[in-house]
Amino acid sequence: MRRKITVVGAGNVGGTLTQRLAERNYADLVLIDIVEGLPQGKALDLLQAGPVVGYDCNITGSNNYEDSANSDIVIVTSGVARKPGMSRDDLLYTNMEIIKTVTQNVVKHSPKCILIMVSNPLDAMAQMAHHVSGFPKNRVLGMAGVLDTARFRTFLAQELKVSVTDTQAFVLGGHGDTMVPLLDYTSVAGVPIKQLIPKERLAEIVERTQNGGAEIVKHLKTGSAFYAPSASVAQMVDAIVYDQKKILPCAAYLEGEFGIRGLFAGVPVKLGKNGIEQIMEIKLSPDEQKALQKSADAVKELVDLMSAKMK
Ligand code: NAI
Ligand code: 2OP
Repeated sequence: MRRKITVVGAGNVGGTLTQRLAERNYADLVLIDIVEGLPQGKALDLLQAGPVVGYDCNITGSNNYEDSANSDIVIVTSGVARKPGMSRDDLLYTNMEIIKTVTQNVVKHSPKCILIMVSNPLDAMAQMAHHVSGFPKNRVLGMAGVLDTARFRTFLAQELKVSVTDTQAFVLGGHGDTMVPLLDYTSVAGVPIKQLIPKERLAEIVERTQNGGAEIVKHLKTGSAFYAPSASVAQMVDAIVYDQKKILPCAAYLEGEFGIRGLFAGVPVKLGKNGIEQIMEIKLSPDEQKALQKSADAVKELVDLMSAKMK
């Protein structure tokens, strides 16, 4: 039997992600949304692309979680996206209610799935999904670091006029303005970035990366990024489906790693068929450790607000 993957939220990220996964042809796909007709229409459209593109997986659109039953992987993109002038944190209370209901439904029908969270504010929503699902920590993770790192790598490649494929980097921490691009782990074709770009210019590129999501919102005006986000989720799904043991920056539940306890934050993890198979506790400089702690503190503030609201 082909494996089954469900995408909750048939909006920009969910729809584009379903297209990317269909083109991989390694799983039957279910697209779920609260809006009647939206997932059905997108699923049928994607299904009809199969004969042209050359995939033959089944793609179902539904408003009913029963259709998602026994999924191996569920990706949650449902919720409200940012409009100009809004931070990801402005989405907290609306999206926490959505994520609570969605997670309950997902768990009821796919109790063994690996849950990949995308909805914002990402780390807080992953915390909510972990709490509500009761899943072990290897089966709940969040996508943000792959995207933030991709943005950083794009800007570095543009600056140096080199192929993006020659750039290596890691962006850790929460998915917000306090994210932490690790300069000591950033290189181009193996050459440390600090040898290639002057400090002041590098600081500007770091700042552009930290504001990478807002830059796109400003252009689009009616929503936020979805091509790079969906590509980033697909890379994580590949790592799980093919049991690649790939090291990727993902939001993971930390229990003392990097000095952070009881909280989701972006860290390098080994991704394989069991989800998060290891948290890679790489060595950080004192400044980077401080910045990561500051970023975790920002996540903690949101988690505390959610806890207070739930009481
Ligand atoms: P969108 O507005 O295009 O799509 C969201 C979809 O969720 C809509 O179709 C809506 O009907 C659906 N939805 C709302 N409530 C629902 C519910 N209770 N059950 C099922 N579906 C429901 O938004 P977009 O651009 O796809 O973004 C989705 C989320 O992902 C946003 O929260 C956004 O901020 C976040 N995001 C996170 C990224 C990351 O790096 N972690 C990157 C890009 C987006
Ligand atoms: C982004 O970074 C909105 O989180 C989303 O593009």
